[in-house]
Amino acid sequence: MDLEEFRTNTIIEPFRIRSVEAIRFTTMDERKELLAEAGYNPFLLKAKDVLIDLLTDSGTGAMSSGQWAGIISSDESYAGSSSFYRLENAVQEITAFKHVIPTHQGRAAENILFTTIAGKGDVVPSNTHFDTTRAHVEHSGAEARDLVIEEGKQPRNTHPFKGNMDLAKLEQTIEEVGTDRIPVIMITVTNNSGGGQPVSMENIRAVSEIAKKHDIPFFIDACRFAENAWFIKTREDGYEDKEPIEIAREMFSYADGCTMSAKKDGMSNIGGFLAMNSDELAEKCRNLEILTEGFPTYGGMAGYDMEAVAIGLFEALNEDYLRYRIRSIAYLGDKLSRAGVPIVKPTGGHAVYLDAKEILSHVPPLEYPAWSFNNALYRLGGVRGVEIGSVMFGKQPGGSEKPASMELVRLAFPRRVYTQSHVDYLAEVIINAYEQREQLGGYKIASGPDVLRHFSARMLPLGH
Ligand code: P71
Repeated sequence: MDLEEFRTNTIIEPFRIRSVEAIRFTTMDERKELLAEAGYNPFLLKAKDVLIDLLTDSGTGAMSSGQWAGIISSDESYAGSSSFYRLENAVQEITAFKHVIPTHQGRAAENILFTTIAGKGDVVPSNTHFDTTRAHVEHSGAEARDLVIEEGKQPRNTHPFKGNMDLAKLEQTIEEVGTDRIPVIMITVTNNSGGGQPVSMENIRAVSEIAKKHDIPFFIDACRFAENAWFIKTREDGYEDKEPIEIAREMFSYADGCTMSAKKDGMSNIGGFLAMNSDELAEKCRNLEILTEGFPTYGGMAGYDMEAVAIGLFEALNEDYLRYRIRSIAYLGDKLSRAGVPIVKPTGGHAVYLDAKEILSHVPPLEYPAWSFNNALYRLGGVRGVEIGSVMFGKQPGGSEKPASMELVRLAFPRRVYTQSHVDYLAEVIINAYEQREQLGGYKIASGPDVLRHFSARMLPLGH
């Protein structure tokens, strides 16, 4: 094999590591106790007690030397900071949206958008709303409706674009609800609640056409836009020779605006933005932004945060990075599949999702099987994932409980943080937990809030 062939067939981490952070080993007895002290809720564990932390890929990545260099030369002016203009330019180069409104993270952009445009009696359709998006839609009084294609709810279905919106259901929803009660149509790329699955360009284009026909604004929840662009490049006809940035531009060209958490494909530890073409909406959003986030040329971020995001957005679109990123997720997925562990297939862009409904088929959904399996991973190997199931999505606005469509344990990979041997270790822990699955029981919620309860609920293993 010559070097060129080796280069295209082999995927290695496309960076070297210049600064390291120690991780700490604990014993299983210690972890049992730590978990009980945390109310059996991994969100309440201390990070120092976690060996491999896959709770989220949000804000947990390693920044590059290029980003750190940008940080040093930031402009911390309150109004008109050069760092803001660098961010605005970067966002416009990728999205071409006319107005860029910085926010401290994604949910702040959601809060501003939905407070401004949605209200009681409205319906906001999406492929699938993620937790904070759903919560903000509901907080505004509107209903959040998930219209992902059926294949997107079947863990073993290998459709290449399981994040696609069901177009017939979207048309039906518009017919049933009426255009004046739909303030915006959203599409989340990639579809985080449904396995990190991508949305095809064809689907984005079709949703955009439906939105235009009915004169409804169309916004993209763009957190993982670069990963979605990579899936389009590698799975959709006609895009194989296009650069990720060209694909991203085309995705955004079909939308009227976007919300963005720069903690994901902004490759930064904090940050976000709201962007749009409408002058009228932008003015309303900026007015609310001043009330809640800060002046529109920093919006809750320091100048150095804006620098990190401006640089990170382009790093996320780098082909070597994206090839490594998607492959490193698939690498864990392949290992688990070979060992017979049921996962959501194909593997997603930022995470492997374990199918706990299948793994713990003896635990009913409202005894939270994914919560149980996630806790087993911590107890056995110091690994922290997150439940995406009926604890996160089961509570209905009226107060009743309804099982979520899937019971998943999401193992989200922070960007540029863990190496292949960490992943090999992870596979061992997961396979070990899988082998002990019959001994694992369910949980109940001991106490917690009604909204976004997974972040802070205290849980109890059943039988306690
Ligand atoms: C993720 C998160 C954040 C999170 C959620 C649950 C547990 C731990 C961490 C945030 C998203 C997202 C999408 C599609 C908007 C937000 C909000 N995701 N849309 O996946 O995935 O962004 O966190 O910056 O406010 O772990 P924000």
